[in-house]
Amino acid sequence: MAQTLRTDVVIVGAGPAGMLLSHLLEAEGIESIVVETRSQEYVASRIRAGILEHSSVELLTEAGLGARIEREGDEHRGIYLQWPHERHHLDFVDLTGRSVWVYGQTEVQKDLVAARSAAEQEIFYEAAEVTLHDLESERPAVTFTAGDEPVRIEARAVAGCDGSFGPCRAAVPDAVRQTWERVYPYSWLGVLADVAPSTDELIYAWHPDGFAMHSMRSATVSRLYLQVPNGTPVDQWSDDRIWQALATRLGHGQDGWELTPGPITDKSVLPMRSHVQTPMSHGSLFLAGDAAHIVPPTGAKGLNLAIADVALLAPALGALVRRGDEGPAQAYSDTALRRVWRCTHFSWWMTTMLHTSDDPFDAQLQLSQLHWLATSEAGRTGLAENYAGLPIGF
Ligand code: FAS
Ligand code: PHB
Repeated sequence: MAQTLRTDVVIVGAGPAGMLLSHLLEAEGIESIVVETRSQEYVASRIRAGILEHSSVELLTEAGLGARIEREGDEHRGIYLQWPHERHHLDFVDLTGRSVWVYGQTEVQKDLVAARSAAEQEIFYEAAEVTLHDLESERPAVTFTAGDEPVRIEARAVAGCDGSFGPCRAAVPDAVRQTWERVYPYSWLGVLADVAPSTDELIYAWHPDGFAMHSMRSATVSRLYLQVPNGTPVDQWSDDRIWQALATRLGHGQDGWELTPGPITDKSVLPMRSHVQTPMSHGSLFLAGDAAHIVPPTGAKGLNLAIADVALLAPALGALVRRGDEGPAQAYSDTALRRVWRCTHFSWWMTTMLHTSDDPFDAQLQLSQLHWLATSEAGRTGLAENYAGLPIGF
């Protein structure tokens, strides 16, 4: 016989979207239970995003989650755009008054886990056979097995925060659902290295051999990426080959700049795609984060979009559960999608501008865009406005 629990909102997924939503719902006086298919250790160990937009830092700080960001995060004024014999700094603060912060998603997750643990948030990790029920009713449910025990949670709403491979996105009926997908003809080889960054701010580099990026996680840990063909086996790239390609593409030796190599502690190949699913809600199901959209990481938007989604969803569910006011919940999808499409376009634009193909015409268009950004304040302001992030609810 299944154990039956009741709460206001059942949240599927304990990544940043699900955990931040449970935190923001509590501030709305709304109870939730989180159901996660992986172990807490696995979720905490995933190496993913590295940049928080201005709006994300503001929101996390207002939610009482900003102390470590302030202490251990690294505020950046902008980025460098690099191509052979050229490097140009774009100062977002001068251009838009908004900065960005280097603060890894693993750190955001740690802060969320600590906050939810302090609040005695109920979270089922390693849940199996997670299934959604009665989504078109006002009493939806989620069932799963915890260990060998069947569990049923009944709620007023289900929040689908289960990422790109979870069941929630598919729970929206085909007749209602519309999806857009673009798979890019290249991937990123991402490395983590125990070496001080060779730059003060991120370098995004166009090069005939392929895109490269120099990011970081701290004063002693660098995070770097290389464009590689789809399906590249990670063991095809030795550490020496990685550092050689990074040095070439990032402009080692150009104007006296040098890339300092160091021990690589993690490497993985990440495919790149854009994916949007509409609507982001159906009946009593509300999708947030990667469950609704995926962006190529070139625009540093994935994590920030997940934060923006739940910043909108929490008050909407608060109105629905506390006052029976369905208006904000009905408006959630359209409001969230404005930012989703803006970030989807920006991520596509950054990706297609900086990643090389075999087509020489593409290369000319890319270099022309880069020259335009180097010489046009209007161009730089457009990039800065999108990269540093638009106000939430835009
Ligand atoms: P998440 O995928 O983080 O979390 C979803 C959770 O749901 C997971 O814990 C999963 O285990 C769980 N789940 C899945 N199925 C379930 C089920 N059936 N039942 C219960 N739970 C289930 N973004 C950037 O901005 N910059 C980057 O550099 C970057 N790099 C990335 C690298 C990789 C390999 C990936 C996959 C993503 C990367 N992203 C990056 C995007 C990433 O940061 C996401 O945008 C962010 O994790 C979104 O958070 P969530 O929506 O919570 O989804
Ligand atoms: C990262 O530091 O992991 C990072 C930074 C900027 C991006 C993507 C990834 O656009």
